[in-house]
Amino acid sequence: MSPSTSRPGAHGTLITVAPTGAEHSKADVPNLPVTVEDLVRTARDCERVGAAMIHLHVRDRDAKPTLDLGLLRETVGAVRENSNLIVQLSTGGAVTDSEADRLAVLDALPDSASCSMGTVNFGDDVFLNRWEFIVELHKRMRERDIVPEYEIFDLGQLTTLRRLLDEHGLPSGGHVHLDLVLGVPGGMAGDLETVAAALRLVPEGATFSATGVGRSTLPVLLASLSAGGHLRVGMEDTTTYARGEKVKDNAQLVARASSLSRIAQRPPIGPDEARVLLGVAR
Ligand code: KMH
Ligand code: ZN
Repeated sequence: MSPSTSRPGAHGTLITVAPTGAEHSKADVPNLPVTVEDLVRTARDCERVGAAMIHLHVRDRDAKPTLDLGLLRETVGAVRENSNLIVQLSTGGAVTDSEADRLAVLDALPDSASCSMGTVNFGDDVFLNRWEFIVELHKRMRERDIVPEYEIFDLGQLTTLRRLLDEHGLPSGGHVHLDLVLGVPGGMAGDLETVAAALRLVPEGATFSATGVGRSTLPVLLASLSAGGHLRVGMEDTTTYARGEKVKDNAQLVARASSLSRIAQRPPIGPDEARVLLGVAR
């Protein structure tokens, strides 16, 4: 795979922040951003220190994960109004969400949405992504001009991505961007060897980011930077900053990713450059 060096932005680093996720409880992680106001503040703070895209899950009044369409629309609007970040909604939701609710997320018309490429054991649960469901997500995103980020939890899911593109064509914007999610208990391991193995299977011309869950955060971040990849960081994936030290907030993780990107001579790109890189029209 050549990390599409001809595309604008390819010499810098796209940093995506995933601030919340669906797995951590507010009781366990009191500084987790869960309200619309929290997410707006997080978006602003993270943009200031180098994020270009935000990957959003929303929570209800009790801070429980929800796919409520009204709340999703409100959140997309509020983050757009208060930041220039590319707004990406999760269609992964929580492991308990139905396919119908996950498809309906697209009606909130984000700039981008995640599209998971297969079923994976997810701790004690199963994150179910049937082939027909993946195809439906891919098609509906194209109909709505939403740019997908293909989420890859295991190596075989890169084969599924190739099949999807071969059988159903390129996504909206014409560019393929994927995110390697390593270190999920049940998914691919969060280490250098696995990042390298995944890179051999990334479609030609695609860009990729990588995120390591939990203690694999730093090894995966450094491996991705060294391979010309982009980065996703945030409290969805890790709530520990260093051994024995909790994450202060999402901006702390973005700031660290920005510093390491600069050291690697691939400084963070801004949201406008990232839009060109990913083919986001809005
Ligand atoms: N919460 C996980 C079950 C995504 O956002 O698209 C799925 C997930 C992936 O987080
Ligand atoms: Zn997510």
